[in-house]
Amino acid sequence: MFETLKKATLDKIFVLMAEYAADPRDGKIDLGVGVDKDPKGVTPVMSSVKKAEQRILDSAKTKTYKGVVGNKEFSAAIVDLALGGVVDNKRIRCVNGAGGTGALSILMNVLGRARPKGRIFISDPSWPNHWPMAELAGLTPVYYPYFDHKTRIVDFPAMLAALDTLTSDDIVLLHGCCHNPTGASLTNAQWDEVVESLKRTGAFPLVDLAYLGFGDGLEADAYGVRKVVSSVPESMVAFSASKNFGLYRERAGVAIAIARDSDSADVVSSQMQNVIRATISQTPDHGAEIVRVILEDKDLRAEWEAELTEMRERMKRLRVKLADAIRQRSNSKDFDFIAEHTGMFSLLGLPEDVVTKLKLDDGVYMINDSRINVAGIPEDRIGELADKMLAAIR
Ligand code: PLP
Ligand code: TYF
Repeated sequence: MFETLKKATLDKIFVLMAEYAADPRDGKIDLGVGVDKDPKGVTPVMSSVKKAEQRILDSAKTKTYKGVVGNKEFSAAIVDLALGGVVDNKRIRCVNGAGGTGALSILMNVLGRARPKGRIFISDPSWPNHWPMAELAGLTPVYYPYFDHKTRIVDFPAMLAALDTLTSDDIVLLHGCCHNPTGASLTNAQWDEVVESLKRTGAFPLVDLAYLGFGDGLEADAYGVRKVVSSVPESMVAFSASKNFGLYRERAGVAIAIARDSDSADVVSSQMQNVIRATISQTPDHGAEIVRVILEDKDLRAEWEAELTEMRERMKRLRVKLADAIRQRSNSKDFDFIAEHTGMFSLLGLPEDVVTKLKLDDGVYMINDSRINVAGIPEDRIGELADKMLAAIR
């Protein structure tokens, strides 16, 4: 049987994570996989999460099946958080997904049924999982221009021109905020223009919302997704609670479909449930229940928001400090963009041989396209990191 199989390529981000773990050097620096880190390099469990877990432990009476749609109260809380009431709930249906990836997978599979082999437009570049996930769902991925490698901001004229060529049979995948891998995100005015383009062409938006609260705050980061779902008749949103609740391995996410009306929403819901039933039958609930407990409790919610704010402000501070350190040492503004980008990541624009040199010679790990995870920057070693980066470039 297996002789017909070829070895598949592994996810480069997780390959790098394993390489980093196997590196015996003391001073190694991990700017690879996108996870938050404390000064010791540990990805902590948030205090609000610990408290919610304790409550669940004390009060849970059963672990019986919850049903195919999963934890409805969790979904409702996420819809409130992300969409803020801009769409009538009668048009919205949700199922839980196993993380944001699980949510995306359900949504893409439903879209693959609605438009077999249909084109799904993905930003160039994008999170490396988008493309293979679209293929697996029977869609045809196509890139749209996104990043200007010279200015390190969004090449918005090129993006808009490409979106304007789409048709009502096409799907466009948009990063809701905090673009991965570039760190270059749309301004509110640009979101407005993207929405006008969607209205002109009728293309269907699928919004990937994996970093809500990591850019400028929960409300500010929701501008784009709210604008989209409130402006077009049909859309989808994949929400991940992995980063903003620090729940990575628990796999908490929500697949949200917004339809023209309640009857159409019921049809989409039945399809989402059908995909779940044929793949994992029921989604994991522990992470979902943690988020529900936090969002439904005033005090825990306030504590979580404070922790999220701390994470966000730390990332912003690290951005400014690294940009400052490089500017002072190089006397150039070439890396000032690091402080302007939003979210967890910045694409530095270093050639691959420089990235390899940094890894092999200096133990500084970043993704081979030169994406860094800002949250991985060790705050007390920023000068050293800037020195190593500049030495490797020279
Ligand atoms: N989408 C983007 C852009 C991501 O970066 C990630 C990774 O965190 C996800 C979706 C899904 O993450 P998870 O499946 O871990 O919730
Ligand atoms: O981009 C990252 O680093 C995170 C983590 O298949 C991740 O989004 C990376 C790859 C992947 C799933 C999650």
